[in-house]
Amino acid sequence: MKLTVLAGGVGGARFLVGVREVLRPGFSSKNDTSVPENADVKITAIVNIGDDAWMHDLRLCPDLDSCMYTLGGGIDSARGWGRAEETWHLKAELAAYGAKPDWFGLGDRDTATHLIRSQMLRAGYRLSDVTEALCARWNPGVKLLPASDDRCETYAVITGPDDGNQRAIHFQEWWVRYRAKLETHSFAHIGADSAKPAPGVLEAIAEADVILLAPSNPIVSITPILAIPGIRGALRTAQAPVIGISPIIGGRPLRGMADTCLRIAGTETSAQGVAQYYGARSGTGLLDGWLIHPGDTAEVPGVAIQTAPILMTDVDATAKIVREALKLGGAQL
Ligand code: FO1
Repeated sequence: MKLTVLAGGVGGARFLVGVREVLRPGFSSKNDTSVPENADVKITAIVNIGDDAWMHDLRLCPDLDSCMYTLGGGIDSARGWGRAEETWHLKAELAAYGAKPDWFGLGDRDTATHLIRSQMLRAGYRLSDVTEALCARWNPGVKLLPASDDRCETYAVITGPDDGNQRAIHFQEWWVRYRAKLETHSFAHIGADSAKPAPGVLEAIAEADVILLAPSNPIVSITPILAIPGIRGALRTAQAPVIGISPIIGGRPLRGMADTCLRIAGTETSAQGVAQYYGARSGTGLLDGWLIHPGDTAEVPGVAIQTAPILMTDVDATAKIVREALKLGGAQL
């Protein structure tokens, strides 16, 4: 079984734990001999890089790190980002110098990851090489691939709160500093014109038996992956069925600010709205199947709709969601 997942954010990271539990039951990142390596099972996650940013001269890849720490058992699970048992001396020291940006916090443990990544990038390694090197420590049990080795960052086009002028600000400033509470007109993917899929991305899509769109934020986690030229086309022509899991239950996002992002994109915050946003692969879109929560409805011609509980309350519940999605994709488990 070769399974490829498009993922980003906290929802994507938690979903991948369920995927690993289904395809590599009992796997422990702490003990890589717990489950013998099965050459027939390959899980690849194509991870959003739109949130990536330079901060204090360090390269941050929040979604890759959230996936790596979550699968590797090092995440602060309450926050959903950054390291467990974190300390904040660096943040306090930077603040004492008045260093900018002062609205973004780098944890001490987490900063080790950013330091190594930044050093390797400056030495000429590709982000995909760096990610592999970092994962050697965390043993995630899932191949984590950045969508691209090239910079392709999400910007929000806003009306400036001070001067009323329209300008674009980096996603992190929009998300963390302003908590998405600005007059926002659209999102832009800066670098998308020339970015290429990272090595292995198109292959993972072409070779997959099933492709899953994790219940991540459709606008700022999944769309930036689709913005990398070649990825949407590869999904549209893949042999495997493409199955999405709704990130919306009862008109509300599973977590985060997906409702705000969907509104900006002109999409209704509902299982139906997101299904329509992705569209049917038999038309001009991406989906063959769409998994929604009991009580929700969706109807998109050409998309098989399945209802099952999709709340990722724990690993077992998430594994059940993955099994339902794989069943919808016709996979033999
Ligand atoms: N989110 C915050 O709300 N405040 C922060 O200071 C912050 C720092 C941070 C540092 C490293 C990292 O990997 C993620 C960090 N995040 C922080 C989370 C991040 O901004 C977003 O939640 C994601 O980019 C959205 O998926």
